[in-house]
Amino acid sequence: MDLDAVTKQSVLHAKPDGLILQYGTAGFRTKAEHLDHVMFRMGLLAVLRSKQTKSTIGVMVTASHNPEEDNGVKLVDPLGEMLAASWEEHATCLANAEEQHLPRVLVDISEKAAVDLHQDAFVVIGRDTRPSSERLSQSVIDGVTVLGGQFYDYGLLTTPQLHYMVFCRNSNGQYGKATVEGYYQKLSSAFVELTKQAFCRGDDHRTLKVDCANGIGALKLAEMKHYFSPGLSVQLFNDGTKGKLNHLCGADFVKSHQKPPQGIEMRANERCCSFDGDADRIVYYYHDADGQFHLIDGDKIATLISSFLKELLLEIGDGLSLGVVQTAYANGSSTRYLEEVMKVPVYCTKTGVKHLHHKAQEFDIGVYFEANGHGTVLLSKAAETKIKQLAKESEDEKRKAAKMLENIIDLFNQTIGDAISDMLVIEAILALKGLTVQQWDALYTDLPNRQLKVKVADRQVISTTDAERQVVKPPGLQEAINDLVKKYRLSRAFVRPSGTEDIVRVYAEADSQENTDSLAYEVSLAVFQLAGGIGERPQRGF
Ligand code: NG1
Ligand code: ZN
Repeated sequence: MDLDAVTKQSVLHAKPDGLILQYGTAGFRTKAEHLDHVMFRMGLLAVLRSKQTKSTIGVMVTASHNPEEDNGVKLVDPLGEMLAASWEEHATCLANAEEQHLPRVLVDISEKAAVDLHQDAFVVIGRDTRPSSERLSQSVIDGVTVLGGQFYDYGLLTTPQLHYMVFCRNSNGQYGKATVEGYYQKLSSAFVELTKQAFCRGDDHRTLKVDCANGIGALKLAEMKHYFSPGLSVQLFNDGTKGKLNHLCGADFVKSHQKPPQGIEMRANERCCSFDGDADRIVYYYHDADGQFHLIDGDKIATLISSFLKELLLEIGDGLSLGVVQTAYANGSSTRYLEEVMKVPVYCTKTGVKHLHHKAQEFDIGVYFEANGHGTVLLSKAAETKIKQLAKESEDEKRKAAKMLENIIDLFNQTIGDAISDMLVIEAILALKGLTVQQWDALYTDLPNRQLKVKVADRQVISTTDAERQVVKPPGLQEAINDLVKKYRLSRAFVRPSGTEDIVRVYAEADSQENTDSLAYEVSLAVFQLAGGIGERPQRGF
């Protein structure tokens, strides 16, 4: 390591005094103007991680669903997964090191993680469409280069596409070709194969309206859409030509406000969906004939997908295990439906896809989705071998089911939730089952729910247990929540510090929207009072 060169370059990417950031659920995220030093340093870290794992590492510049003025960065590990937890700590140390300590911290990390400094390093970089992203990704490149790493800059990519590239490169192309073209081909050929049967029935020229959050999803879908037409025709809205990224649109807006995005024309009973700013989340929705809005969130997506997979597995009859993984934000009705009606085992993990991902890896087929629409389906190696074999050898019905499973799994991004993959799988299942969006929605009725944010002086005063469903600190808060929950029917509430914003999140559900809103307000007030609230007190009726 040429530490002198690092010191010299680092001055050009100086850390603002006193700024402390943490590698959270989704890497570093804050206002773009505070991130230049972090980007440079993540370039350095990616080189060390690449040397240590002797693999290609990814760096993605994005702040996903957060406002356009924000930005962020996360590292992608060799199998296209989120960065390992011990390296998250290294990332935090490196990002917060004062200028003069930078060389020492680099040496420390190399020693602690037993990095072979003679090893070559290769880093791939992607970015979203934020105005700040290009400059910030240049700072990542500066960091990579000063430590002698090689790099390939993919430029504009969705987050899942970058994860895909990393996995392709580290699996010698076995997972697919590490190009945007390769990604389109892999997905579209699985989609066309899977839907052949449904679309040639002739009843379906299917149109889907997609709100692209004015983000990268618009560019990539526009490039990709001719691959799967005429079977499916997608109409893009909020494509970034006019509006601001994630502003009054996108998956996060639709999910949290429970209303349609601006900039999309919705006619009664038309199927619509929204991506988030980096295209790793998707939610569906429609207006019914009475003009009422219906949201189909990640939980209902997981339900549709897992019931289809369960049917295929029954057909195959080979005892492959299926599990669904959710977080505490999953609507209570979805969990009940999955467990009681579909008889599928459901598990709850902490928020953040890395937790869901790890749990889902315990099954032959693991379906994981956050309620906000971030999720995918994973297939174990053993199950993959078995399914491939059945698809070749078994008798007709079994073979058909195995082939379908094979195609579905090829469609799902095995590294992380991917709005484009998820959309194609959903469209394929709806077509194959001949389901309308209303029929899908009618699988179960969501319990009314509400999410609120509370500002506190230090959100770390709250700590939780039981997959974040119970507060252990500060004292008295869980008891207060318990007492409030008891006042309502079918009610549930929990609070947890956000991993991406400087706030505490409050979640409540109950038998009616009115009761849910009351409960959410009362719990917010308890947080404000018992966990050091700052600024305006929570208001009833928001
Ligand atoms: P935080 O801010 O930790 O709640 C949010 C989402 C997560 C995940 C991350 C990363 C909710 C309640 N939380 O995390 O599910 O998607 O952002 O983007 O939706
Ligand atoms: Zn995202």
